[in-house]
Amino acid sequence: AGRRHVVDAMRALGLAVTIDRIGNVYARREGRDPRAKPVMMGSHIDSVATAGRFDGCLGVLGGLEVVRTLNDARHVTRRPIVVAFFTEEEGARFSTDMLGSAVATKRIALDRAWALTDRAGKSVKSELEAIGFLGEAPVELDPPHAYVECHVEQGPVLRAANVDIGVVTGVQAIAWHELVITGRSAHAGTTPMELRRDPGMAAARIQLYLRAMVLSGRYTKQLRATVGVTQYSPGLVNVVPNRVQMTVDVRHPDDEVLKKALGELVPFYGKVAEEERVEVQHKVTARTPNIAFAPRVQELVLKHAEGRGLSFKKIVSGAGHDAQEMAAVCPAGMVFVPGEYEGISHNPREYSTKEQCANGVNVMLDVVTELAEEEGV
Ligand code: HGY
Ligand code: MN
Ligand code: MN
Repeated sequence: AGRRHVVDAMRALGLAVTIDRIGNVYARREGRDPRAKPVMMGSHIDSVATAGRFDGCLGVLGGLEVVRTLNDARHVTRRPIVVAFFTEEEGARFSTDMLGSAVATKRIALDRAWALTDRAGKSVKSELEAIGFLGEAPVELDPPHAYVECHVEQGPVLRAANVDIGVVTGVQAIAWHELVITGRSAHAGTTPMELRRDPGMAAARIQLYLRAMVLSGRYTKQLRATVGVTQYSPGLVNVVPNRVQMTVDVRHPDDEVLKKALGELVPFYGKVAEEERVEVQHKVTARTPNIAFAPRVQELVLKHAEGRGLSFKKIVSGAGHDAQEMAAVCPAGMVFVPGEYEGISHNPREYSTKEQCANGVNVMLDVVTELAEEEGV
């Protein structure tokens, strides 16, 4: 329903809507030179289950607001303008992040993406079909002239520094693991400890080990580790579990440092398996290096923030974004807006004020209209 709502808004603005085979949606506004490569604004409208209303949506609806403003001003840019939303940016349902934009930029093959399943075993392809968004357009994206994404910071930095705009220099490196730990279920009262093969204890040791790695400072103070999911089965108070499913999310601004941390963590899985006499299977479900955004786009964001008398600060994104996938195929960059309540995100309390959102979208308007006048193919 959210997808259809946005597509209706796109069409109401006179945009030509294309849906590709991974469900990415591209809405095009013609330019004076229809052969010129377009300038694209985009983000995502899918969200984590406990989402707020700004993560992703700001960039898509902000892009539509830019189009509305250009329409009202009867301003036709040289280059066409495209507003896009990508499928499954969050990875919270189908287990890998930036799925649609990674397929569009060929980091993930379409067949592999289609086959990913959610906890109910439903596949991406079958779900796209079920909601009527298994489009026909080829997924391989013709690289646009440039890509700009407006997004909430999702953290405390900009608000604490009291600045209006984040000039995003890049995105930190991310690694996600899915662990399945299997042992032997037993009676919680009658089974002596030395006879147990308890995957729950193994999971707990892994979680504490992650914390020890972070607190050790061996990987600088910027290493971040999160266990977001632990599922015990059978999940009964007086039954030693036989199976634990858990996720690990580890991030660092420098991929070389993240690699070293993973180089310590993965062997620990094996050590715990041996000592707790359980089996630990681990799958890498997401893995992206840190990336830098195009200096040219960063400069435009900075210039237009200044031009509007807005304060700004350079910032590395702690969250992953579709823009990091687009950076592989074209000059890409992001405009961050601050968030209230310490920038809480992936939480219903996520909130940015109208002024904060307007500042970000206005800067994106200026950056996009300048890029859309640039000469060349
Ligand atoms: O997980 C992330 O960083 C993003 O919200 N997908
Ligand atoms: Mn997002
Ligand atoms: Mn998110």
